[in-house]
Amino acid sequence: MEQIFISEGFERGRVIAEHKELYIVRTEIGEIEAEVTGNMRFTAQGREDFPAVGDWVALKIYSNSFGIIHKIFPRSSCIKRESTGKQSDVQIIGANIDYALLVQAVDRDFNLNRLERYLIICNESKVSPIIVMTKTDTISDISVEEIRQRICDRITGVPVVFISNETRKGYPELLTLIKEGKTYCLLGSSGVGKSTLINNLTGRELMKTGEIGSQTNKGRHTTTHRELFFLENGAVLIDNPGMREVGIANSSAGMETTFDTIYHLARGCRYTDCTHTNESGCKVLNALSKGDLNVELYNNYMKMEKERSFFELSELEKRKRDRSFGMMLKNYKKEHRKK
Ligand SMILES: Nc1nc2c(ncn2[C@@H]2O[C@H](COP(=O)(O)OP(=O)(O)OP(=O)(O)O)[C@@H](O)[C@H]2O)c(=O)[nH]1
Ligand SMILES: [Mg+2]
Ligand SMILES: [Zn+2]
Repeated sequence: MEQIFISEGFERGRVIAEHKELYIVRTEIGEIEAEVTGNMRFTAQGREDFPAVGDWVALKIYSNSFGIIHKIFPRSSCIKRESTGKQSDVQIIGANIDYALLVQAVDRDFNLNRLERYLIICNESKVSPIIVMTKTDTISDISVEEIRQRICDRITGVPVVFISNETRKGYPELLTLIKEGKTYCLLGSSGVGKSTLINNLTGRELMKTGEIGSQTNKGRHTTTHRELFFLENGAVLIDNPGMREVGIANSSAGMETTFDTIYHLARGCRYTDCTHTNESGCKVLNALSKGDLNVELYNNYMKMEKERSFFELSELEKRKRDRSFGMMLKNYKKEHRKK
């Protein structure tokens, strides 16, 4: 980052929070409220052209308290989320992230399919995943081990840490994974303890966290916007609002890394376009029948693959529509000129 040339009159800063079109940027002279230039707003083609939490930006500061952002430095990584519902904007979960802490609670929140979904997104965005299981104080040690085993049966090559934000059990192990100068973002459903973890690690009551009411199990202080926090060792944590649905969009590369065992097997299938559903000579089905492949992993792969190709198709359709609309416009203009 340091090598990036900053021309005279500009400060370098990192976006630590975003409120509609107002950004809080941390600079050498303190935290500054900033907006983007009119030009940036006009030329932006989509969400990605606007600053996001975690971005490094060049800004001009006026009267030590207000700034104008002129440039976003190239992102080393960018976690995006496409809503699985109706067509909607991409959301940027964080920029320049090194690691994602995939946070799940060991209660009914625990869900391997959802973990894999997050893994696809991490692998697609080239962000290293770390699985953090919270609320171990609410179940027995035996149940913790059962969950650990179930995760290991499905997911390999990803660190898994079990913690309790109540007793702080597991914190030392987690802290060995939080490295100086690296940026971590916390992802997971609402109420799993992301903000509580950040509060405990920063040693301050920074983020309001949900308190379990006597009647309901719903947190009252759920996080409503992304925000970036600094640990003493210089590591950076980004808190996120809990996510209800996480679309994987067209994450082919992310799928391939996440389901590498299946992709590896598939290379041996008799037909190159094998769907691994009923073909003869299918290495995937073969491994399934021999018990060499986890059946739940296979089921989730099929589900995710369907979602991915559906997304790909609808994107293709959209582009086709845009193209034919463009042609129509061109013809119209041509006709017009003739007259
Ligand atoms: N027993 C127990 N409770 C926890 C633990 N971690 C968090 N909680 C409680 O769970 C509730 C929700 O915690 P939060 O930290 O607000 O959860 P969050 O993930 O930030 O939720 P959102 O901001 O809505 O995404 C709070 O009442 C916490 O006190 C834990 O390890 N054990
Ligand atoms: Mg929170
Ligand atoms: Zn096959």
